[in-house]
Amino acid sequence: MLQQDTDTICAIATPPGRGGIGIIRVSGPRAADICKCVTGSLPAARIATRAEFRASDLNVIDEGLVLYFPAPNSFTGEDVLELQGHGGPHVLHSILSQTQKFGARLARPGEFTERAFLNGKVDLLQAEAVADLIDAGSQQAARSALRTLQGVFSAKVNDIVQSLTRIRVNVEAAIDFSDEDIDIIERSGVGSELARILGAMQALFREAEQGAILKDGIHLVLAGAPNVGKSSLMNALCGNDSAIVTDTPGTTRDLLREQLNLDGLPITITDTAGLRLSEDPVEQEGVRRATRAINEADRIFLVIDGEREQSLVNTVSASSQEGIPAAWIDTLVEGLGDQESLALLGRTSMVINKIDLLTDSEPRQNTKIYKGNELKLFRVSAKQGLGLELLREDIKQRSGYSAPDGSAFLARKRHLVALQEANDYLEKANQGISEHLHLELVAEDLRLAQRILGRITGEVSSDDLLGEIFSSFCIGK
Ligand SMILES: Nc1nc2c(ncn2[C@@H]2O[C@H](COP(=O)(O)OP(=O)(O)OP(=O)(O)O)[C@@H](O)[C@H]2O)c(=O)[nH]1
Ligand SMILES: [Mg+2]
Repeated sequence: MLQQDTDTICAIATPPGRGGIGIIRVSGPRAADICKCVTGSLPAARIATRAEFRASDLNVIDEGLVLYFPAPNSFTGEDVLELQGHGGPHVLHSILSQTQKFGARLARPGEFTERAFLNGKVDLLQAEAVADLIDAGSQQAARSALRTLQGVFSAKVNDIVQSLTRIRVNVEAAIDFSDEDIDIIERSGVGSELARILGAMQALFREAEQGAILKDGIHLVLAGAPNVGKSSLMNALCGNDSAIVTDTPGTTRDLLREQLNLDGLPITITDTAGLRLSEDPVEQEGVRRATRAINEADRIFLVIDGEREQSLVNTVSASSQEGIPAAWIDTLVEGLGDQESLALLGRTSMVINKIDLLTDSEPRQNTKIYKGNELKLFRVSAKQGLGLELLREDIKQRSGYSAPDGSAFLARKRHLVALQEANDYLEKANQGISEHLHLELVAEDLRLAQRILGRITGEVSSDDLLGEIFSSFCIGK
């Protein structure tokens, strides 16, 4: 993208509201002129310089610092201007409207980063990492986003692409000399190189998978009948009392969400209305919302009232043979077909709450069988804080999360899908070579694998994909 072909964009780059400092960012060919119009002069490149910001009638709006980054040494690769004033909404909007008056237009969300990408300052993985760093839900997520921004993930993808290019050269050469194709393939070690790339792809997929868990976190839903202690459990796990707890069944009506952080794994916990049939339209809506949250959850804790179900709890606990009573499960899977129920149970752990009221008040976990499927069963007391560590371990373990070391990077679902697709083509190519299939077919699979990897870094990207990625940014980034 050439600078003279583009217009000049502007935005308030700091969050809305009042703050000590607010920053207006301008990028594009008119940045220098706008600087002269608003501040009266153009400062030396990259030197913070004190200036007065003036309106077109020359009245001073504010005073602050001005920074000028001439192209190409700027975030976007274009001329960039930063006007740092006092962080009041009125002041910032006045300065912003001056930059508009002198030729800039308001930037779309993510447009500064989009320009950085289009001007080759960052690849698509790094551009996404800018947004992920801003949105990071934990310190580990932020650190990992920074590593992606610094190019760690891109370098790994590019390594694979380079090796793949070398293999493709050999395969294409063998096609051109078709009488000796098998010889060329064997001599050039294509098979062993492909096996090595497949190993690297799988390792990268596992790393990216951890990165994606770290980015999106886990959505945990607390579900169960009314009054079993879901809201109490929510408060106990989060260490606060944001959810209302009373001994009246049907206390919680709406969904209540809280953020939690387990060894860097960001978790959104949702407390829900107790599941029961009700005549009350408000409660009916609560149950509908609860059901929707359950269906969308990554993990579900199905909470049971240990005191109310005492005799069943004793039987289940006493016998290793005894399975989970169907009535407990019915609360969750009411109205669902067999397949859907099993899918839901695959994401569910059972939590027997209020064990402080039982004769055996020891927190424990064991595994039970329900219709041939294993279900984890935890005995806890939300009120006394018993057994909560077991639940925390369950969340981490079942999400497949391991606390990141210093080399972790952040990834998105889009990257996982592309890595998997590229891997499938590479496996097909590998099989083609070992079965001596036509090399044209192998070459095509290798080409497709490389193309898909190019989508991750943005080398090959459609306008739709770019639009989708950059529109999720905040304005000014
Ligand atoms: N003894 C004891 N009481 C508990 C425990 N957990 C919850 N309770 C009590 O059980 C009652 C219901 O607790 P809530 O947390 O409001 O239950 P809920 O499942 O959110 O109820 P709804 O919102 O009505 O569906 C309250 O009186 C709590 O104090 C526990 O571990 N031990
Ligand atoms: Mg509740």
